[in-house]
Amino acid sequence: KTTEYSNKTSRETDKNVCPEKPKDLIGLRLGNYSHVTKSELIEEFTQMEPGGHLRPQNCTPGQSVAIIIPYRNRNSHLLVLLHNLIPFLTRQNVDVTFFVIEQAGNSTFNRGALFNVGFLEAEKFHRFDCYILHDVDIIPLNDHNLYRCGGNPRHFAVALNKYNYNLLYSNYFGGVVGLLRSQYLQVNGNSNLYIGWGAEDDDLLVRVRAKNLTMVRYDVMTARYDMIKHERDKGNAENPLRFALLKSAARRQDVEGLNTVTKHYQVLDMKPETLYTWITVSLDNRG
Ligand code: BGN
Repeated sequence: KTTEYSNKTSRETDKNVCPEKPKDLIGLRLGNYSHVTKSELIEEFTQMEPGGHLRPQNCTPGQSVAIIIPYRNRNSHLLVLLHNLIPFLTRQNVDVTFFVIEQAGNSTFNRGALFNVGFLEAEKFHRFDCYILHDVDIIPLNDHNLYRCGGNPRHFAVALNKYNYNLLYSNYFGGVVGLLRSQYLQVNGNSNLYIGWGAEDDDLLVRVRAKNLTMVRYDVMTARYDMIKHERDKGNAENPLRFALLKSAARRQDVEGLNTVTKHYQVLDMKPETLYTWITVSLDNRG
């Protein structure tokens, strides 16, 4: 371990707990999509601590949050996301650490497995209270959309520009979701079997409900996001098996997921940087 994750003792003794409703929120704003480099971000966000740790300066946060971002070959999107997220989360007084989980090589992208890997690798630094699973290309626009976890898993990315800021379908659970550590363990994380595009997010919702949890959402004005336009990714073809897989989601839940991913990945590189902890992994994509 090269980064120290220190805030436990101060949290236990400090009476100055961050308010339930942060004071500096500004509401709905346009996203900032201007081109930016990594060094510009490092220069701008001097509040970042090693490993991509951001925490409130004037109060003691209630939760520690890990944001897990599955990644491959999307550098400009990642930088734009951080350019927007860091000020947004600063205003929200969130204690957050960013983890970028990069799938190595050219094997087909496996978003669900990357979230499981991110969870397990983040746990090696700190037992975060709250895990937010975040796509690299969607930008929250309203800081009343509070990045924290609660008694039920939250679907954050309710209203995307791509769908005229409406909910795509009532069981949509994609883009950005947040679960308490205990909830992620309880549902056995994501399935590792969705190789390529589609339905791994629907599978996660089946898992949530099968454990008698309910998904919660903010309203469409609050939970607004812009998706950065891009071409369909190479290496993430639509998965033709997703319909069949989704049918067996509840049956597979306890035997396949967070508890089985360990056998199927290898960390190739781990770099705690200023803006994030970067973890490159190879996946065997065999479940
Ligand atoms: C849905 C996909 C989701 C995806 C959204 C938004 C499926 C399941 C078919 C049974 N679900 O159609 O995974 O997040 O579109 O793009 O394909």
